[in-house]
Amino acid sequence: MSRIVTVGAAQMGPIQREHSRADAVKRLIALLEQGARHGCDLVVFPELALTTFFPRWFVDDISEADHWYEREMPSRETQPLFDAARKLGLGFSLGYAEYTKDGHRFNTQILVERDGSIVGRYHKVHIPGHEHHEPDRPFQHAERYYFEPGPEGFGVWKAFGGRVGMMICNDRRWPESYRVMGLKGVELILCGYNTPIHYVPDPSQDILQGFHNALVMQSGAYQNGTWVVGVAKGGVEEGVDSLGQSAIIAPSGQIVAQAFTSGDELLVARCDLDWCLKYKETLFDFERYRRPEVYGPITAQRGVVLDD
Ligand code: CDV
Repeated sequence: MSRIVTVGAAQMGPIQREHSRADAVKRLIALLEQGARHGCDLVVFPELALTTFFPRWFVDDISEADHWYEREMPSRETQPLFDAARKLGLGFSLGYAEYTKDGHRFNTQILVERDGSIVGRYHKVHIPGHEHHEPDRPFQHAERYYFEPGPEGFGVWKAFGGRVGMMICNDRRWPESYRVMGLKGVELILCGYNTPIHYVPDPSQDILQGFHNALVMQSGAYQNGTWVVGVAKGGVEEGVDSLGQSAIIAPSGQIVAQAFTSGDELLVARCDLDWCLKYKETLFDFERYRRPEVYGPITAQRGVVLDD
């Protein structure tokens, strides 16, 4: 038996500050059209795929940043993306900044089925960076100022013939993200990211960005017997160089497709969701082998507590 979902990881190159939503949507539609030509069922776009990565600038009055957020989805500007996907008969997953009706600001990713309906909505849980202006940095990473952490945690949705989960960028570095979805039977995790090559708090990590990116996604895939689709917005955006290296990773932990540019590029893989069972029913048979009774500290405490 096999359950194949053909997935397109639609990496984007930079979106500069002066680029409009319409410019971005035009590029997203071009990637969708490529996806359709390759027989994709689902095309995955990066984190904050409609705008530049605006948390690199600080504004004293946050309302000055309101124009970076979407108040409705689809909106007048994003409706053409939904229309194109429905016409082409494929689904998509899209990252964007969301300003909710009750005034919350989230870093959001949605899952849209082939009929254009939004079937899943995820709010980023692990918000990296800083909450205050740090004028000595070469660029800001003020995500903690611009976004609240998602209160709902990690969801898994029945869609595309399987169980699909989402996470966003920094979430991929935390094993808990994968495991919570793993415990809900996830078979396909979609993850958009914007990862500056220069990590300001510790520049010795700069040359390891590509290694760490692959390391965490390959481990998360293998340890939970799931496909992982990591999709970058890469290249030099407003002077900040960001990692490409989008990848589609099998439940074995092997990379089956990887971007070779840092610009707009579609990589495609036929993902057999039944491949997940090889791992979920053997080495990582959770029901048989997990020992939750000794894992208490993972949910009971946040930081390190020394035994002595
Ligand atoms: N957008 C992100 O979440 N970026 C973080 C950087 C700041 C470390 C990441 O984990 O890639």
